[in-house]
Amino acid sequence: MLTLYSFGPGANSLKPQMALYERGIPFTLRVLDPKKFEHHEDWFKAINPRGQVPALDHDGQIVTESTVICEYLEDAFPEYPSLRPTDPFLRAEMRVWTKWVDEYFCWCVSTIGWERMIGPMARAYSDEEFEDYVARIPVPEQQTKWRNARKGFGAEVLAEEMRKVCVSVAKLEARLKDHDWLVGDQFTLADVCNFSIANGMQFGFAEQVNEKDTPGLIAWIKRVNDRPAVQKLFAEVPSEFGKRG
Ligand SMILES: N[C@@H](CCC(=O)N[C@@H](CS)C(=O)NCC(=O)O)C(=O)O
Repeated sequence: MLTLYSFGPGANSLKPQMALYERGIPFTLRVLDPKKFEHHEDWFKAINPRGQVPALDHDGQIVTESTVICEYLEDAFPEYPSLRPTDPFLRAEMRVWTKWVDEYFCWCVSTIGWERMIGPMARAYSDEEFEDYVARIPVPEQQTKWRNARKGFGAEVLAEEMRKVCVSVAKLEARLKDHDWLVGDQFTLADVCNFSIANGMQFGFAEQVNEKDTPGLIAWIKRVNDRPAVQKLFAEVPSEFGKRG
């Protein structure tokens, strides 16, 4: 039995969903509602004590961390088409890209996203309601992030995160301006993990990601969105934000 706990088709939640759809592995999807703080309820914290999605339940064994889940699926289901290059050097390059997403790219995009989306949502609660929700968050750093989002991250932090967004966009464009995929000539987990963060930036970060300044990145976002498995995923997985690509 394979169950994926996730939010909608975006960010870290999207990575394993895409890997499962692309590879055609049957699974059950359990979508949690972040607005109801379902991921901080006791039943979910019994699955992932960090109270974060995605989390994969494979016959009772729980795997967390979006990129680790994608790699686990490769190891646990080798009979399905692979999203990892067989060549050791290309596989290492793929992992450099996925590591970069987890350590750099996802954080700057996330902080700006939290400022824009989580901030207003957090301010809609009374102080009492908000502190009640925060008390249920198991990771202290996440409690701090929620509090910072509620009061606003501040101009200095936001400027630094936006600088990192620009560095990230330039890095992706440098590769994609003359390549179809991030590693070799094959769609890999490098594309899955980067796309999961980059998709939608043509709307949310239109000043940085647009036809004129980043034609390679724009074409790649479209190329990934046009893949049949990705089309199927966006058609089937409910999203409060609609189709983003
Ligand atoms: N490093 C983790 C990060 C997971 C993560 O940040 N998940 C977000 C959704 S994309 C989440 O659960 N956020 C809710 C919260 O932290 O309160 C991974 O890659 O899976």
